[in-house]
Amino acid sequence: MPLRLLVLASLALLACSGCGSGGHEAGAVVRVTERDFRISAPRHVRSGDLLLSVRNRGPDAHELIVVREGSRLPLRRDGSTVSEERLEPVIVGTLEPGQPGSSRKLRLHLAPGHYQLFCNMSGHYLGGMHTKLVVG
Ligand SMILES: [Cu+2]
Repeated sequence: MPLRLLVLASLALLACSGCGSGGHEAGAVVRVTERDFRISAPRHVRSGDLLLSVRNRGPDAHELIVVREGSRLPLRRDGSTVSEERLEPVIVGTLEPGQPGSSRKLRLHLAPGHYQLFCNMSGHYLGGMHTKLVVG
């Protein structure tokens, strides 16, 4: 194979390396693990189409909210949950509570910026269920 064709073929392979088995629209897969009371996720991901694969290792049910906000999140008056009302303009994705052992998917299209993932079940954010994500 001429060198130029070989290079093109390699680029085509690279371009598809982010494709899931489900098809071209899936985007890069980002693995997220939730447990009492922690969220594990990559610190950096590339901007564009992403598919969050969220596993809950329990023992409690956990939800997941993604916000484009780099600084500390505002709390409600109850003092035990984050104010989703105040964050509404920057919420980019949510997953309803998932049972222990479950796995859920969340499709996102993220522009470059600073984001946070957190769980807003009562007390879980304060318990440590939040993590920062830089999209570049
Ligand atoms: Cu939680």
